[in-house]
Amino acid sequence: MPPSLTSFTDDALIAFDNLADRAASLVNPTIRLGVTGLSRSGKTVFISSLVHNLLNGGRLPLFEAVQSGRVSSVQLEPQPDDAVPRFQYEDHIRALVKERIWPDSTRAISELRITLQYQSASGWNRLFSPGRLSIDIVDYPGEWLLDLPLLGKDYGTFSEETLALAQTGIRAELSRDWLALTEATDIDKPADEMQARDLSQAFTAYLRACKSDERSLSTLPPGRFLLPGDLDGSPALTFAPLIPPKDGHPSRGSLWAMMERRYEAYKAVVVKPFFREHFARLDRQIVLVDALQAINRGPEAVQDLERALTDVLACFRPGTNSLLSSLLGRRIDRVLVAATKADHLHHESHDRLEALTRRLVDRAIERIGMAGAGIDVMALASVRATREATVQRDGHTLPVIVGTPMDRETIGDETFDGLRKTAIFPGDLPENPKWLFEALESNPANVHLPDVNVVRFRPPELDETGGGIKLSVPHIRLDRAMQFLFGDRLA
Ligand SMILES: Nc1nc2c(ncn2[C@@H]2O[C@H](COP(=O)(O)OP(=O)(O)OP(=O)(O)O)[C@@H](O)[C@H]2O)c(=O)[nH]1
Ligand SMILES: [Mg+2]
Repeated sequence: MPPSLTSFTDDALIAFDNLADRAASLVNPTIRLGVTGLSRSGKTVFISSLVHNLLNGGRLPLFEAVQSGRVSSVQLEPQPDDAVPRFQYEDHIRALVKERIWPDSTRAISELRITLQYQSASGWNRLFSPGRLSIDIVDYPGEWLLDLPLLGKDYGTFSEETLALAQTGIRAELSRDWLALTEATDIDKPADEMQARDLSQAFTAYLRACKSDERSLSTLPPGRFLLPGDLDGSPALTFAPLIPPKDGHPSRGSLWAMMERRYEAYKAVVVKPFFREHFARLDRQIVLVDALQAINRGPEAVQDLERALTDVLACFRPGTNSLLSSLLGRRIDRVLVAATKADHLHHESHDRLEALTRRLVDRAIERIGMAGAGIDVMALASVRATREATVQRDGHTLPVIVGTPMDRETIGDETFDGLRKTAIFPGDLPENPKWLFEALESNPANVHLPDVNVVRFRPPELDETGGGIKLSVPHIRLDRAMQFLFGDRLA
């Protein structure tokens, strides 16, 4: 992002917040961890399981500080930001563990502080009092992140790009009504509230159709059009792209001018505050992606995911907030892109899922010309809802996964009731994702993506200790993610 994204006042405010953060951090060392991903990517489940495993002494062999016994206590504490909703950990974990249902969708930002007391690994530091690290976990929708590039775009550019994209692939079909309306609109005519509303509603319907379409996974800015919250119906959310004028600038009272003003208002009241109050204060970031879902939905969904990932990673490009970093000495220095729900696959495919995601990320990094330092990629399951087994068929031993499909899930013509367990073939991912991407590039319509499991399982039943105490939530590679995200701060 070019420095012009922020004004001098923004920078001053951010600098001020950061100074305050840093002053607080001197007394109580703190790390701000952003957890993001598009809706349903698994943010709530990730945070719930991470916290549950830390609080309940989960099996975390790859998280060194816990593995070596240096963490002496873990507890939840009141978060520092009074204006941000708390992440309702207790409710989510009750759903997951007691009721064995997935937590409800959360649609906005929330925050939780967890504090670890630990012994430093180095003898020198051990001389001082035991270490203490607070992790402020911030859960926010990936859709908000996709809005950040708008800060660098004027209304004309935004309109042009949005209209161009709406005419490609599946989108052409979904945008037909809205585009027809846009084409019939005279941008020079005097501004009219009802016309603005009609255009905005047609535009929102198109955005919604993209998002819910079976074949694609698209999420397009402006992110708040689909998650309006308390801004619903406000002028800042009642605009739409228009076909830019060929020459000259439409007059002041025109429809174009009105829409342009509202677009700027959206940036001012929605995007900038998020950037300033939340994004600019993060130290570390995990981006969750549901790569399996994209693969299941087809080639256009994979390309779409790649586009979204490119836009997301561009927000973290080192040097992008270079003005910021030089001013404030603060920048997100580690980003983890994690493909979630790996428990839908047999463990042989976990590395393949990782390789495939890495390929997506590498291409994104290449496209935005960003060095790979500080970025890692993993495949994980925050909650492992399945276990592995094998079955014999026609003299062959085949890997299967076993779990309890959710109520009313179907496989073939069989419908499940949420109680009965079943074994399914999880499907295979290609060993080398290269061919997949080459094919996607040359002829996306003809690419046949591998069939992978799409059955949704209930959360697992937790094992108990001899004393009847429930153990922590089972996971896949969650400990590796912890090590990358904050292990170094417990050295
Ligand atoms: N099997 C399995 N399913 C998961 C896992 N994580 C998430 N899911 C599934 O994905 C769904 C969405 O997870 P959430 O954590 O609610 O996703 P989110 O990103 O918080 O979604 P929003 O709040 O709507 O943005 C859940 O309801 C589960 O069905 C996982 O580790 N394993
Ligand atoms: Mg959520």
